[in-house]
Formats: sequence, structure tokens, C-alpha cells
Amino acid sequence: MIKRFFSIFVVVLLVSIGGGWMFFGCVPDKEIPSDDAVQDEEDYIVIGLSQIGSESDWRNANTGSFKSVFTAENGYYLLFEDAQQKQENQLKAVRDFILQEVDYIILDPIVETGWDTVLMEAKDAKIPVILVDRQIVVEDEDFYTCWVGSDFREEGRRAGEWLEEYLKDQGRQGEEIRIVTLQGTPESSAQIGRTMGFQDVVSRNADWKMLDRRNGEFTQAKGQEVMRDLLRTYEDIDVLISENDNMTFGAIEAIESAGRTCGPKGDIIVISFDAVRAAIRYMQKGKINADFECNPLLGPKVAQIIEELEDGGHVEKIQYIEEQYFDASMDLERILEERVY
Ligand code: GZL
Repeated sequence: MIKRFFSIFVVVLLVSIGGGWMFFGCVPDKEIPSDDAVQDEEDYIVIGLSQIGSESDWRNANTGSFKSVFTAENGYYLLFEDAQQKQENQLKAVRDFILQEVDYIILDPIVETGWDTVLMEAKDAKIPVILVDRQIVVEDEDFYTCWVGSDFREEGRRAGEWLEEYLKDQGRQGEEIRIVTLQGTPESSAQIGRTMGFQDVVSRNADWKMLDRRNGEFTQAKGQEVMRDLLRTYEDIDVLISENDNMTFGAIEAIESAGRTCGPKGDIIVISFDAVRAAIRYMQKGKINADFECNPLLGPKVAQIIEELEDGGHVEKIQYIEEQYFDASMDLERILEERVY
């Protein structure tokens, strides 16, 4: 505890003396209570949060959800580390948190593998690890206390089932349907689950042809670049499956630059994932047919879990967050009014 208090004190001292350091990025992004708020670190539950990056609107909403909950006013001291989409930065962050003897580690693992050693170190240090959003594959499930997030495979299945119904309504049953997919970060559980879930439905539709699946890295720039190449490679694409909205935004730019059209009145059906506000606006403009929500607002649920653990309670190992989907037939203006991200 002394070591941790000293390190926290040093960080607060550095920030208060060398405020200018913040402008040069010398001090990592840490939620530091104001001086008068930092009485005794025992007053706070110290959280180390390793976040993947800031690659998408979804990710920023996810980060915002944690930062809005883990505040000094709510009794938390948050150490936040942005890994810039690199697993090695997450491994370093977790080890830093262990050295600082945080009370809890929250980890959003960029990919599913490569976590056993660092999680064993956290377990040896008796620091509970709560996994959020993406999932991992480890040799010992005791390496983490619980996981909170989305059922990615179910998201993919729902998208496939929606397309089945849509094609039926359009009178296109039995027609050959040529599909391409923009995938998210390879080996991330979001990519694996969405791809597998949609494939579950493809495999029962003999007329559906999956022409290609390419990595769009969950970013708008890569999504546009890859979609441009797919349009040059395949003449008559009927459906785009895009595993997050930011890739979809890039793909729509590529489709329109190629003189093609998309959405309910276009020649390419666009199905996306995340359902951020900007995507609902694209849907209002008639450019996206359907969007499958991936709820980023995990902060309150994780805080509830920590409170249960603080009270010595038991928590479920796997905790799915509620999700829905949206399509162009719905009252999108009302939906936009209700959505917070
Ligand atoms: C899914 C999350 C994915 C989002 C992308 O839970 O991990 O990462 O779908 C984000 O927008 O980049």
C-alpha cells in the first residue's frame, strides 16, 4: 500500500507542479482527483483500466462510459492507459497496475490470446481482473474474475436472420446473393464472433455466395481502402457485411466513388455493427439497411460488479449486456433522441 500511495502522490505532485507537462504528453492520461480531493488513498477504490485504443466511435463511447463512472466523486481513483491498438502496450499497462498495487484491473483484450502469463502475475498479486468487451482464451479461467460484454456470435446470427427476412420481403428468395465482408481486427473476439454468427446463416442458404472476407481493421480509412479494392475485384456485389460502423462509413465512400449506390434504394445492401449515432444518421439518409447494436456502455455494469465484490459477494463469470438492432423501417428520429452514443 505504501508503494502505491507513494506512486499516486508522485503523480499528483508532478501534475500540480509541472502542469505544462500535460501539454507535452509526459504524464499518461490518468484521472487524478484534485489535490484537496486526495486525502487518503484508502478513501478510493483504485482501478487500473487498460483500453485498446481510440479506433472507433464505439471505442470512444466505451471509454467515456468507464470514465463517467470511475470518478473521485464516486469513490474511485482511475489509472487509464490507452494501448494504441497494441497488445504489448496492454501487457505493459497491466504489469504497471500490478506494481502500483491497484485494487482492480479492468482489461479490454485486443485479441483473444497471449494473456496467460500476465494474468497469472495479477492472480499471484491477488488483484482481481475484470475482462470487458472482447474475450480471451486462457488455460485457467481462474485468471479472471468475470467478463462483461456482447454476444458477438449472436450479433452475427441476428444479422444473417435479418437478411433472410429482408430478401424474402423483397421477393429475392432463390436468387443468387453475392456477399462481401469487411472484418474487424483479426483474432479479436468481436471479429471471430460476428464472422462465425453470420456464417451460421450463410451455411443454410445455398443461394448465398460469400465472395470474400477482408480485414478492415475496424477503422474508416482501412474500410474505404479495402472496399474500393473489393469493388474493383467483384463486379456485382449484392450485400456488404461490415463488422463495425467506422468501416461502413469508409465503405460507403468507396461505393459512391465507384458510381454505385447502397441502402434500401441502392444496389448494395449494407449491414453494419455497433449502431453508433452517426450510423443511424447514415441510415436516415438511406445508406445503411440495418445495424446491429454492440452496447459500449459497460461502465455502470462493471461498477456494480466491483461494488458486489467489495461487499464480498459472488459475481457471475460471464455477463452479457442487452442489445438490439435497427433498420431503415423504424422511427429513426425517435431512436436518435433516445441514444446516448
Ligand atoms: C466490439 C468492439 C469493437 C467494435 C468496434 O465489442 O470490441 O471494437 O465493434 C471497436 O467498433 O473498434
